[in-house]
Amino acid sequence: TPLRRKVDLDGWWDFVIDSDDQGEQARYFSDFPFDESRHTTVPGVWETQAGYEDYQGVAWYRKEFEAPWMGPCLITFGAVAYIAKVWLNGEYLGEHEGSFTAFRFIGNLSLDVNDLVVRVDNRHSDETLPKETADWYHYGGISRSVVCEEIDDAYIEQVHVVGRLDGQVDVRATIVNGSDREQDLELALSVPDAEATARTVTLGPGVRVVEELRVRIDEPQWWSPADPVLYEAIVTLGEDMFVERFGLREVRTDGPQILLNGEPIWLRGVNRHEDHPDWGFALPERIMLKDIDIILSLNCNAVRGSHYPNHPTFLDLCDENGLLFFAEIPGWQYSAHQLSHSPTKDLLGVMLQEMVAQQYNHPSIIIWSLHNESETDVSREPDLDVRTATEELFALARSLDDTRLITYVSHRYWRDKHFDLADIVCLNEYIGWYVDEIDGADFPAYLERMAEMVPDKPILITEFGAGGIPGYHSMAARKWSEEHQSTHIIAQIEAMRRSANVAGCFVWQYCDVLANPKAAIRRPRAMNNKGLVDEYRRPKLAFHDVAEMFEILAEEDDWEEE
Ligand code: ADA
Repeated sequence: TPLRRKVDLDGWWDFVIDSDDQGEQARYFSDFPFDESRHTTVPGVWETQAGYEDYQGVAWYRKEFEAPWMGPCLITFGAVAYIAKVWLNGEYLGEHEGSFTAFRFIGNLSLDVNDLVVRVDNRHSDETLPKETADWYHYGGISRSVVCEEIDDAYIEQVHVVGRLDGQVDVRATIVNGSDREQDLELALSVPDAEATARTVTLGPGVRVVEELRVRIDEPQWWSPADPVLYEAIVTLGEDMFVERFGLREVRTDGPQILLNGEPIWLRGVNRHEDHPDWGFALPERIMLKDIDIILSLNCNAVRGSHYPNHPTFLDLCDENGLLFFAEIPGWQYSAHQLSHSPTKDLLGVMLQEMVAQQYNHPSIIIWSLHNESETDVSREPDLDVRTATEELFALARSLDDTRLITYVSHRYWRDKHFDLADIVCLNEYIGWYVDEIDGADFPAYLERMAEMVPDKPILITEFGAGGIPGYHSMAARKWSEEHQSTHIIAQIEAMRRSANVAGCFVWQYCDVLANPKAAIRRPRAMNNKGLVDEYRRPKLAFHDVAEMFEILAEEDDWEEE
């Protein structure tokens, strides 16, 4: 939105812990306790500050700012972990639940100093998304950027772009008339190498409408890992302008193959948490870029954002560097009850809608995943109707986006009851690490049995791997050594390549991450040590061996493509 006046609200904020959770009653939103507060930085998580490393609870943030305009403004939070309640100049604007999706409120700016106050609560439970025992650290804070924008009476709220291989570009612009009078405004779309289109729209008072626009690009250039060509769509409504990047690409399946732009592709991926010892969830962009470069040096062509919607800048970097992205909402090991009952069942739908609405235009995203390792071996039991809940969630996903593959990730192997609903079958399997076999099957036999179960769909091994303590070496390649980790991963990939039904894999995991403290007894260093690099992105033996293996596979597959 390049034409809107903005105030960047990143930087220093006032900060105070509210361990007794009495701040709302004490009206911190209009009477901030400066005598107890200190400064902190936004974006950020409070666990990276001395003394707050393990604080789970409520904290308050306050930002004082001036703006070069007064009246209506749009305040957008990139993400707040986990629940946010927001006040502007003492007026309550609303609340949001969920640590990984953006949200925004319309407020009113006064001409002089403005007071933005946020109550943040990072406590999780069996009724949150993710649940408290999910296997990563639940940081707290305003973890992504905050911006305040000026908006006119009538403005563009959202622009979704579908770029097709024949050059046709379909745009859906959601526009709002916030005023109480009818307005006639010009709505226009321009895309390079295409003839622009424009028309006058009549907006009744207070309406929100979706307008469709279409142009056709001459000599269309497709987006692909090898050649990630990006275009810009410029949508204007009167004085307002949206600029959205997009790509011309198509993803679909053909039997057990995934086709990108009509060509079979085998995914060489890693699972990446957004985590770093110095920044928690709130990675600075230079670390995102470092991760992209390291993942490219692994000869990957894909990343799974395990297990939640990733920062939009990381997705932009995937778009620019041709890394395919597997996006997921954090329904991590949800029980049959959580899948089929409120509030968790509803939270899955809300966060799915937010993720798809906000990340729709990224050509790198080819897959939406609804949950991970949940009780999908339950179908219909008394008061546990997982089947209906799963059908509804898939129907919602398809209604939101019919251009991508929809799936969920399972570790229930041949006991799973819902693979028929998924476009691709995604399996996590740690045979050789947590267990030596399943029902007598080693990993190759497991792959064969899964291929027999779902012969007509692509299988992705969305997680596999082993722990490798950085610096621990063993001539006998004992478990937890770097030697064992590497040998195990390479053997698993070789087995996958012998199965015609496996269309790719994602190593668990890219980097070591801070584990959920409740799992620490099973996590040396209180970390999940299955990274190919450690938490500071220093390579382990497996990093080099996987990079070499993926380079061989890329040459094999690219040769096939040519
Ligand atoms: C599961 C889960 C991951 C991680 C992994 C592990 O597959 O999906 O989030 O917990 O196990 O390291 O055990």
